[in-house]
Amino acid sequence: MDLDAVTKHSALHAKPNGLILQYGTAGFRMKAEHLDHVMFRMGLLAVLRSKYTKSTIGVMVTASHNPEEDNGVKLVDPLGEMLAPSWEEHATCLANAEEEDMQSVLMDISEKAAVDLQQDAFVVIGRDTRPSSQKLSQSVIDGVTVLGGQFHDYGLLTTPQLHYMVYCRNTNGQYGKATIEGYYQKLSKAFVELTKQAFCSGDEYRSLKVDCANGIGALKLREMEYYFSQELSVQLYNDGTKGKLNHLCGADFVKSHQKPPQGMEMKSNERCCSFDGDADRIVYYYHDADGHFHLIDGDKIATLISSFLKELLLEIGESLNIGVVQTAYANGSSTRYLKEVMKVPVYCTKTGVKHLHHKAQEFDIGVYFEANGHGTVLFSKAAEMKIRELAKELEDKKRKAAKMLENVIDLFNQAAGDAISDMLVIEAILALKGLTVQQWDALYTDLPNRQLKVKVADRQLISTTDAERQAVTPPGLQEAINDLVKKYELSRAFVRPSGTEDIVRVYAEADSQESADSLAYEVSVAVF
Ligand code: NG1
Ligand code: ZN
Repeated sequence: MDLDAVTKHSALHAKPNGLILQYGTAGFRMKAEHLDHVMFRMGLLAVLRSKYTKSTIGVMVTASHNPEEDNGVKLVDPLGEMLAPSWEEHATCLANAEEEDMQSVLMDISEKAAVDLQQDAFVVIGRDTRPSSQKLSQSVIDGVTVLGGQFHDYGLLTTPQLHYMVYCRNTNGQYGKATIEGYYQKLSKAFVELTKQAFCSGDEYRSLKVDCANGIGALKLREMEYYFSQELSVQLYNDGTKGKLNHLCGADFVKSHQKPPQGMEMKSNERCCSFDGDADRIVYYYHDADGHFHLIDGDKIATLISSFLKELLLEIGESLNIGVVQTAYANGSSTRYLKEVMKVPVYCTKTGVKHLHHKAQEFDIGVYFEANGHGTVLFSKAAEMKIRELAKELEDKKRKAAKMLENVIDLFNQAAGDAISDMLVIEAILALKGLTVQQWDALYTDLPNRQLKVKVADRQLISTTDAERQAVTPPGLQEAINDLVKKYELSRAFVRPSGTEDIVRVYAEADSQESADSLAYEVSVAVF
């Protein structure tokens, strides 16, 4: 390690005085102008992580659904997962090190983690369409090269595409080809194979309006469209040619405001969806004949997918276990429907996909979605092998079901939640089952709910347990929430400090919108 070179280059990416950051649920995120030093340092860290894991590591420059002025960075581990928690601490230490301590902090991390410094390092880099992203990704590259790491810069990619590239590269191409064409071809082939089986292929199933949040999703969907246009036609809105990234559009806007994005032309009962700014989240929605807006969020996506998978498993007669993983934000109706009607086991983890992803790995088939539309389905290696064998061995209807499952495995991004992949899975299921968007929506009725953000002096004073559903500190807060919840029917409420913003989030649901609103308000007063 040429520490003098590190010091020299680090000075060119100086840390603003007094700035303290933490590697949170989505890596580092803040105003882009303060991130140059973080990018350089994450380039350094990616090299150490790559040497340690003897694998390719990914660095994604994005701030997802945050405003265009923000940016962020996260590291992607060898199998496309989020960075291991012990290294999140190293990331935080390195990002906060004063200039004169850079050498010692780097040595410290290398020693603590027992990194073999002689090992080669390889880092792949991707970025979203923010104006600041290109320059910031150059700073990452500067960090990588100063430590002697090799790199490949993919340039513009969606976040899940970068996860895919990392996964492909570390599994010797077994998962797929680590190129953008490889990604398009793998997913499109599976989608086309799947939809071939659709007996309902009338026009109404074949067109979809997509709000791309004025982000990277538009570019990538436009490139990919050609590969599946015979089966599905997509009309892109908020494609970045006019509007500002995430401004009044995108999955986060639609989910939190429960209204359509600006610029979308919605006819009644037409299927529409929104991606977020880095295309790892998706939500669906439509206007009914009376002009009412209906949101179909991650919970309903998980429900549609699980019921489809369960039917296929029944068909092939294999007892592979399915588990559904949610967070505390999952609508109570979805949890009840999954458990009581569909009879699938449901688990709740802390917010942040890394927690859901981890839990989902415990099952043969693990379905995980956050209510905000971030999620995917994971197949264990054993389940995948079994299904691929059955697709060869079984006959007739059973074989057809096994083949469909095989295509579903290929269509889901096994490394991360992926708006494009999820969209294609959903479109295939709707076509195969002959379901309209209203029929899908009618699976269950969401309980009215409200989310509020509360600004407090120190959000870390609130700590939680039981997958964030119970407050432990400050003393008395949980008792106060319990008392408030008792005043309403079908009610539930919780608070937790956000991992991505300097706020406390309040969630409440109840039998009517009025009750949910007033419960959320009362709880936020109790927090304050
Ligand atoms: P925080 O800010 O910790 O609530 C938000 C989302 C998460 C996840 C992360 C990362 C909600 C309530 N929270 O986390 O689900 O997506 O951002 O982007 O939607
Ligand atoms: Zn995102």
